[in-house]
Amino acid sequence: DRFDVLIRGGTVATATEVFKADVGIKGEEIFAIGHDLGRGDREIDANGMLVLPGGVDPHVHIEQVSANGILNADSWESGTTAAAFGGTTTVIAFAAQHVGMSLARVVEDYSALARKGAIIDYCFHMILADPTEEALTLDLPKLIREGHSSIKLFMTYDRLRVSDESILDVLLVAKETGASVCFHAESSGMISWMSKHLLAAGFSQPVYHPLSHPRLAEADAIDRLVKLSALVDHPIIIFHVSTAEGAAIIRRARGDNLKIFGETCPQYLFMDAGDLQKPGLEAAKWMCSPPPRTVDDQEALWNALDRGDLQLVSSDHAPYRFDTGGKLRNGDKSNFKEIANGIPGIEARLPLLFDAMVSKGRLGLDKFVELTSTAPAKLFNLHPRKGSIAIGADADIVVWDAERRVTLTDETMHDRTGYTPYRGREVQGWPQIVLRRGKVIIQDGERHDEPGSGRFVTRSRMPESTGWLASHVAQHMASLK
Ligand code: DUC
Ligand code: ZN
Ligand code: ZN
Ligand code: ZN
Repeated sequence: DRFDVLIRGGTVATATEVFKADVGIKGEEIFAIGHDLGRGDREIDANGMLVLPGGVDPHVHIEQVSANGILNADSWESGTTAAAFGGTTTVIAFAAQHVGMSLARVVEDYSALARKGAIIDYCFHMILADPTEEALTLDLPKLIREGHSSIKLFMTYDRLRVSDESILDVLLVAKETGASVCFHAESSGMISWMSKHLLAAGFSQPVYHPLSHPRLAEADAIDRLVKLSALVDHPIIIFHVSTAEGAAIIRRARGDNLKIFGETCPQYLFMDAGDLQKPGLEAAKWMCSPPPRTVDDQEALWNALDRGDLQLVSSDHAPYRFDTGGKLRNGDKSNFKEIANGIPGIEARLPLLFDAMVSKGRLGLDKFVELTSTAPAKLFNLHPRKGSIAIGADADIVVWDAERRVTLTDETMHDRTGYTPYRGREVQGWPQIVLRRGKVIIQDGERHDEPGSGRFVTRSRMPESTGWLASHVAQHMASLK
């Protein structure tokens, strides 16, 4: 056989197996996996290297306008370039509605930006901040059926949060159209109440930010979501779980056969609240929400990943520059409430996780592939096209050097934030060559494709499910004596 690209001599890893094999690519897809496959028009020597499915990062903010009107630091070109340099070949970003905007228009506008700038494949979660009758009955079902099959809802932030009743409304639409719903799970009242008291007492620096997002607020919100999900009988995904209690609530719910899924992020596995002890506003570079917690929480989250209580480790890349257009929008006297929440991480995610999981031996290579690629692809209906090295899958592949040591610095990152909260950390293991749908897009530290070469991926949906109310009523009547 003659291939367009043949990757020779590497060690292929999937979420279930690790084996030596060559990988033959025709066009954009993986055509053969095995030995003595023939020749390739282009051959890549992967001797001594790992051959991994490209990372799937299902939670990134790119070229997004926050509800406070701050445009984040990355364009689709810079954000997806950074992703690719870090071994990620598919992202799910946000099409973020603000109050008063048409959801359909929002999706159109964000799609246009991605179409122009992306160098890797992408799709969107729709952030619904204004669940009007029109959005719920017209826009949302239509957009979901067009392939935008996931939604993110917020329980906190004044301009974004929706009521319990609206959460139920959205869960029902999602159930009836086969979409998934993701949540920012923190209870708003506790956060504003703590913030009010901290600021009034003069505790206004970023180091107090973690205190303003009490861990109880996360536990309370997750607990409530479990119940809202159970009432509608529709699965939910809890984003960025930061606490041991949060993970424990999800574990219990799953034990009760409820369909609750959970994500954590590198910032909760590798950072703690002590990282915000920096002079002046420097600590703003470590500020995200939920905030990093404690070393004990890190351990609990690793254990939750190990046991499968949590299934995802996304970057939650939310890049704000350290200047008046970003974190310091309210000047260099800003209190923690005035500083945008979010940190960059789209490029460092795979290297940080590989170093911890494979190089340092925690959880291993198959679990690394599962968490960084296969599980997000499956949970968000991108599998089998994305998320595995398998015949017929898109040839999104990373040739990974498991030995190479790199020290992360502000300068080594390709996004436009200008800093990384992981600076100074040395990691072992680094992506050497990255292919997106059969094309080499990263090699020798250079990017080899143009903005706009990334493509929108349509996703399948869960089965549509109707008759919800009738079945509740029938169950109730049958239970009556
Ligand atoms: N929530 C996110 O999901 N990302 C960035 C900031 C935030 O609060
Ligand atoms: Zn969030
Ligand atoms: Zn986020
Ligand atoms: Zn598979």
